Amino acid sequence: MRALAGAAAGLVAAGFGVATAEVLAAATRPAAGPLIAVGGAVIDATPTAVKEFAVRELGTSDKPVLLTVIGLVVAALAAVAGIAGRRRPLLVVAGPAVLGLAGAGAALSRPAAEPYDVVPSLVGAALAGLALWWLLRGGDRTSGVRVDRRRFLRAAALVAGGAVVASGGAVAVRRSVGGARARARESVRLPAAADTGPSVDAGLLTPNKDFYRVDTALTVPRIDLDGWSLRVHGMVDRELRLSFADLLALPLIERPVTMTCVSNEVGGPYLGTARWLGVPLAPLLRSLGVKSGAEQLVARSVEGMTIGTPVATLLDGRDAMLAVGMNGEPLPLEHGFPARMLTPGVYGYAGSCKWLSSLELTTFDQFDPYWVSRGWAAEAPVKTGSRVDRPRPFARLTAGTVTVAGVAWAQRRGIEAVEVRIDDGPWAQAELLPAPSVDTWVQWRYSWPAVAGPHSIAVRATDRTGAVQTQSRATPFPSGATGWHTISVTVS
Ligand SMILES: Nc1nc2c(c(=O)[nH]1)N[C@H]1C(S)=C(S)[C@@H](COP(=O)(O)O)O[C@H]1N2
Ligand SMILES: [Mo]
Repeated sequence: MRALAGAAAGLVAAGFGVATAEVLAAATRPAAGPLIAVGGAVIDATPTAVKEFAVRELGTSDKPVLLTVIGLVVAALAAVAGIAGRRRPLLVVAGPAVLGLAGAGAALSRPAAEPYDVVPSLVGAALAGLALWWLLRGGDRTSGVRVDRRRFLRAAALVAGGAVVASGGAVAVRRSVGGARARARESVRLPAAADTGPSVDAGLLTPNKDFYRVDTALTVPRIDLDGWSLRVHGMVDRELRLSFADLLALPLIERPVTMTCVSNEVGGPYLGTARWLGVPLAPLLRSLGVKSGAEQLVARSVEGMTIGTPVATLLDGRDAMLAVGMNGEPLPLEHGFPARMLTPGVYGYAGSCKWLSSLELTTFDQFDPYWVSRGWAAEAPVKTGSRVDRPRPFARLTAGTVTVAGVAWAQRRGIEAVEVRIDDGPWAQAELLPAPSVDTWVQWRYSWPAVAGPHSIAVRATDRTGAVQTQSRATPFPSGATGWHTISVTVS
């Protein structure tokens, strides 16, 4: 048999194995599907620097890119197993076994894993091995090498057909389960807030569809509302379990809050402002009796994220909440449906866990949450920042009055002033639009009498404690980027 046929045999056998594993998982335990499980394990094992690079360079397409790379690696290994397996029967067994064990191991490594999560990968690997054996050795047994070409093509087409049917099945099952849960979200009717907070100009808010998304979830968790509950436990006098209906029955608050990602570079897109509806967390915690010594609240999500927030921060009077609504609708699936934490003034990784499953009161010594165990700061107040949104970097403008505009934020402290500097000129005051609270960004604008030539535009903000945003450049790791956003434009 030619090498090309061997490679083809490896590829269709692997495709068949992966697809059957995926359909099995889709019907039972979606997180146990080998592609998602390996992808999740890769994300968790990825060094912080590489993760930052991926978030910066790929944004939300980091996940499709990762899955594609995993697919290509599996395909390459499968082709090699197929080629080498023509002469070495051991490899026909070993190739699929290695891939199957990798899938099973990855599934077991997932935070919410169950022992039987190994089943889809192992069954898929066994089927891939059988298919490969049949393709490579099913023909002329006397030589073991020469295979009838037409028989091979028919067999390969059959296995490939099986792979297509199984992957179609996996997609269909995922869609139907996911579709039902998405519809359950659409039928949620949120009660009005008992306390609606300040009124907000719609222009200040980021529409849900444009709101940035940053998380480690390869597939958006689609939670079955009927089976969902939130457990509050650990260092409290009284533990609690709340269903979604229980949450909605509590008095709700609604607040405009700007959320910021620690991975946001100077000038970056990872922040947004929404009107959040939710259960205020401080009174809830107090009603349970927080034991003295409880320093850290660890929020866990259904897919195993852990996010820790200082208890003192949550009880200091800010509007930390268990959010169920975003800009007037139930939380979008991507943003944590059915409930997420929201801690104003703290970067998302340290205060705003999505897809909540439990809240545990503990100490800092006892537990390092996901990002903290990867070196990020345990306490993460949002640093004062500002951004030029208009004009765009490298814009070509015509001389005359140009409106320079953007946002500035210093959640919890509030923005006192924003200044703009053209080239090496003096700092000039920008005009601030009214902001509803210290927890939201401020929109600013500045009328620039632009004259011909290349120019740079820099912005800096001053918070209400009087502190001027630092010029000193810091990377996002480990506690958030600093520096003045500066863009270049050309006026003619
Ligand atoms: N379950 C879960 N929650 C999470 C994360 C995550 O990876 N998983 N990422 C956090 C980070 S880093 C940020 S910045 C915010 C982003 O929330 P958004 O995607 O709704 O904008 O969610 C936080 N909550
Ligand atoms: Mo983040």
